[in-house]
Amino acid sequence: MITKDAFTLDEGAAKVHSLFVETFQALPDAVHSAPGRVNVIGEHTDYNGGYALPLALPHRTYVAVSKRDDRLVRLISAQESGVREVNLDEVDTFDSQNPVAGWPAYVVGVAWALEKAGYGPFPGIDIAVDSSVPFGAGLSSSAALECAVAAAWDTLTETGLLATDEGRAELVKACVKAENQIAGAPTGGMDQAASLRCQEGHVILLDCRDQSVKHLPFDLAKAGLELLVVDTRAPHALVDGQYAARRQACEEAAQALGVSLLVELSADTYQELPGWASLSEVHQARVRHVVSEIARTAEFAELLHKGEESGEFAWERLGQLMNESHDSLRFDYEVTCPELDLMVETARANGALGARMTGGGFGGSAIALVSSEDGVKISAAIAEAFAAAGFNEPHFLQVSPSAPAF
Ligand code: GAF
Repeated sequence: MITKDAFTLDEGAAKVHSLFVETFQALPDAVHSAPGRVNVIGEHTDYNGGYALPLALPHRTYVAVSKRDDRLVRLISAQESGVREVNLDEVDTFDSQNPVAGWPAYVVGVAWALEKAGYGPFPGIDIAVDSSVPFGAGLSSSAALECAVAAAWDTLTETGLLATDEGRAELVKACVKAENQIAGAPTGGMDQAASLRCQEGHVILLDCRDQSVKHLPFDLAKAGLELLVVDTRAPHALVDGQYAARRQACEEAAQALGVSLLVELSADTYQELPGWASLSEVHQARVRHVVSEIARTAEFAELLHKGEESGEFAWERLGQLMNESHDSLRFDYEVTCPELDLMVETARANGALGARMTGGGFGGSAIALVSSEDGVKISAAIAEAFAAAGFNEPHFLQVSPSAPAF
């Protein structure tokens, strides 16, 4: 069984520091890092104004940076060879025919977006990057990079946004704008909020209507439980059109139902609205997922809150909500794939309290809430089921709610 460990904070910082020194023959001015995330529940709700409930992973992206006195950004990553260069003055010329190619878009896009928000002009930088967030696994490697870079730029320019939660919310906005407009992925903002605004030992209840967050303790070990995270290693990409198609269907349905965002629908009466019958079956199914997922996430958060107050957690119901979430994503939202479904079915059949895909879907990762005693047995069953199905060998991650970008 392959386990993907996070770098320790010292290890990650040391790796990126030496990569910087080897590449640029100088010491960096600063080292920053930001985590990937898993979303416990609340999927495809963020761009509909709903709730999401993510936690920050111990797996982080590290950057070592130095300010330059021109507008050039020189980039090196431990994950590829060769230095790339992008001029900050050319970022504005991005369009879908002429994108900033590949991962540098996430770096220069953040400076571009912060400048658009009135925080510039920013200097060029030399930057070295290394990461233990698995790529393409639905665990927000892109957001981790954007948020580490946002932290770095904030320090280098003494903008001071990292120091407060309001400032962090401002950085989230810039990272989302960079991802939407420069990297070309029409994502909703949950990942960046998780990376910049989570707290160690907690999940956040993110209300995407007003971007407010509530920090809820999430101490599974105390309850004899753990969260199994499995990277199915099924190919996954958010820019391939499927994610955008789901988002567009929600916008079309909202318009037909006379609301600006699906979160405004009442869960009890939305099917009685005059526009409902005119929606296609597919559109109706998409709406059903979003409305029910928002309700499930609210209930999940409420149960965590009550559990914290009373000391009695309704773990069975929490697991059931995760199961219902996956089934809704599978049958109504149609964003799962055979690997995600097999992971979930195997985890459930082997005693998980609940299991579901996490993130955008179409591949990527799934999670299971399991008792600590069963973790190894369930992981082994998943690995075996994947081998029998002829799928890629899954990777397992050990996680606990970790610190935000700093
Ligand atoms: C991806 C996106 F980046 C998020 O904004 C969110 O929509 C998620 O998919 C689905 O919940 O991670």
